[in-house]
Amino acid sequence: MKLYDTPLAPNPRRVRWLMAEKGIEDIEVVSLNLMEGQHKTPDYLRKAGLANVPMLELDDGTCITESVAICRYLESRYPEPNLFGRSPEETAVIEMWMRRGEMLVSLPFMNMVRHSHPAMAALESQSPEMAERSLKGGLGGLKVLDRRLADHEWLAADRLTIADIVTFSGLDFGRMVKFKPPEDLPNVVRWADAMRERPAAQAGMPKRAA
Ligand SMILES: N[C@@H](CCC(=O)N[C@@H](CS)C(=O)NCC(=O)O)C(=O)O
Repeated sequence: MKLYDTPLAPNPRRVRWLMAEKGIEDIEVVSLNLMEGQHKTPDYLRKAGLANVPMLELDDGTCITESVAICRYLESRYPEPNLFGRSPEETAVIEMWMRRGEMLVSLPFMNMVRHSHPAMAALESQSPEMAERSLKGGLGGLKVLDRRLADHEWLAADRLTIADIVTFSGLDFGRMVKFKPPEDLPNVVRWADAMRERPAAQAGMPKRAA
């Protein structure tokens, strides 16, 4: 199997994070330079259908895009530790918080960075108004999260799940424009610190200088 990704980007980071939590080391990682358009070559587009990373290419030639679809596939191949739920009830609640986290937090913060970071101008037709609206929306989403995290250590279950990974990967992309979760949302701050402290948080990030 081959995973096509790029360092720093939040969607591929979800897959790299899940791989690190599960100790998956037998997938070749092919790093593409988006700024050089390596995800827009005819060969890549033919396989992926869209100029996006991540993409997982299986040994039989099947190509899977969409970070959560890739994560779900890897969960069935490498079931432990469980990140998608062990019972119908748990699976549904994890799905619920994953979708809320994606729509209310992850997407707004990713859009905020895409529309405001100078380097992203290579990939996005930027609009300051869109950046501002995304930040406002994302902050509203963080309030929802803060209420949930007031009496839950993790978003969806009594352990880290894909809901935490999907939500945090978008939120943490905000660091590109120096965004930090506001101190008046103490439960989000505590949860974000716990996420950042996990060894898997380094997966998909540029290597630190020794
Ligand atoms: N919904 C997709 C989104 C994938 C996506 O937008 N990937 C970004 C990197 S985080 C990308 O490839 N951007 C390329 C571009 O904007 O040209 C997923 O979850 O995988």
